Amino acid sequence: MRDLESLWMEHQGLTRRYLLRMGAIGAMGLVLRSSGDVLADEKLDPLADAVAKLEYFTRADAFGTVERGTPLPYSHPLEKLQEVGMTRETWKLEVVADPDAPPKLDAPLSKESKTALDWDGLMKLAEKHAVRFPKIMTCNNGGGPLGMGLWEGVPLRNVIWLAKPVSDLRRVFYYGYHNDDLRQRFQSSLPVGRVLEDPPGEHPVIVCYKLNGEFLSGKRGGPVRMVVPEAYGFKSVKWLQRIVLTNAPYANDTYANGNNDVDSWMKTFARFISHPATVTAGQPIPITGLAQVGISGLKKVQYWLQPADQPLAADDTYFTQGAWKDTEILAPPKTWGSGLPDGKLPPQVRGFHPETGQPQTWPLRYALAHWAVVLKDVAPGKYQLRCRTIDANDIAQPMPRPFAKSGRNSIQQVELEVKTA
Ligand SMILES: Nc1nc2c(c(=O)[nH]1)N[C@H]1C(S)=C(S)[C@@H](COP(=O)(O)O)O[C@H]1N2
Ligand SMILES: [Mo]
Repeated sequence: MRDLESLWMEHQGLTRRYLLRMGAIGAMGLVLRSSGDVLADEKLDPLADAVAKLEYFTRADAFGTVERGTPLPYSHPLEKLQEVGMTRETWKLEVVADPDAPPKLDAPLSKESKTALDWDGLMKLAEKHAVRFPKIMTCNNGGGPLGMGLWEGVPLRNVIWLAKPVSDLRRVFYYGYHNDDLRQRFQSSLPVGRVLEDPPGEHPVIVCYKLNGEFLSGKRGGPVRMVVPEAYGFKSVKWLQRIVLTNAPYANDTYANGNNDVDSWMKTFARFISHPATVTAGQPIPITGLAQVGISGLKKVQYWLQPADQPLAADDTYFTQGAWKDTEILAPPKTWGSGLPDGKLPPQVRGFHPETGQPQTWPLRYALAHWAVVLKDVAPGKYQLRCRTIDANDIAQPMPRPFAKSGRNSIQQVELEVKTA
């Protein structure tokens, strides 16, 4: 699981300017050479480098990982990787009919008939159809995001159309390489309608071969994985090798076992990144965090500082009666992080202006947003500190979907003590 501290390391470049403005830098434990000209200080301070190298996107090797397989499919020796299609040169993708509920396909792609899609075939599709979009990867059972990526691939529908489906097609089942052991197999599925057509403003489901401008590593699911923009991680099957088109009307996801909601769109929720445990009265208290922007967007991030001896309201499971106050959602970063070559976005990212390279809207859906606030004049005492989002429908976290198995989004709570000076 991705730890919040490493997220904070990436994040501090972004928020430092904000915290400086708020006069909170001393409280962060960041050393400035003088308290005068903030910009000049930034140039002197080694931490200023972090400002220049803003890391909105997560480096591929810094992602949290959720994987199964013994051994892990990408850890085989090279010869075996080649034999099982786990290298770009040897990779093959089948698109075949489900024998139990077959659609009519005029040109199935199979290894047996030597028609499976190979890397060159995929790159040929990419010349015409490649798309790039930002997406946060989160396990619906995790406490927070695994990483924020810029993913590149070919829309899944362009691959499916190669197989010339004609009729009786309702769902797409897809599978990762699993050491030819059924117990290790990971699979997911989508309604064919979602694959063939994107609701306005939404990204296509992609057969993905790049993360942050570089070919996918085995650990990140390479050579090729599925990426489903609006969904939790389990829909984004790694080591993709087989697509089964079916007329079956139901989901067959691995995650259906384990009580997970397999039709869940990503939710909007907030998490802390940095917050001091103890401060001295009179010091400003800097707080930073992240929000995952789910299907209903993000309007606000709020915090509630509750004195520890103040009782909770009765029958208020979701803390709606708290004295919530707004934080500041941070603007798009000026640079996009060490995850990208030169910290620059590649051309033609969906949702970004081609000229300026800036996002057309902010915050972006199914992506990360950062927030920060500085608390001042907090009386000595012990507190519970909480954060929550308000989505673009004005609904406060964890509503409208508070159930854990469709994506964990409970309100996070940490302790804070303000000591007498
Ligand atoms: N083949 C395969 N794909 C998989 C998995 C897996 O175990 N095997 N785990 C899934 C789950 S549950 C999640 S949350 C995401 C995590 O993606 P990441 O490891 O790249 O962060 O991968 C998904 N794809
Ligand atoms: Mo997951």
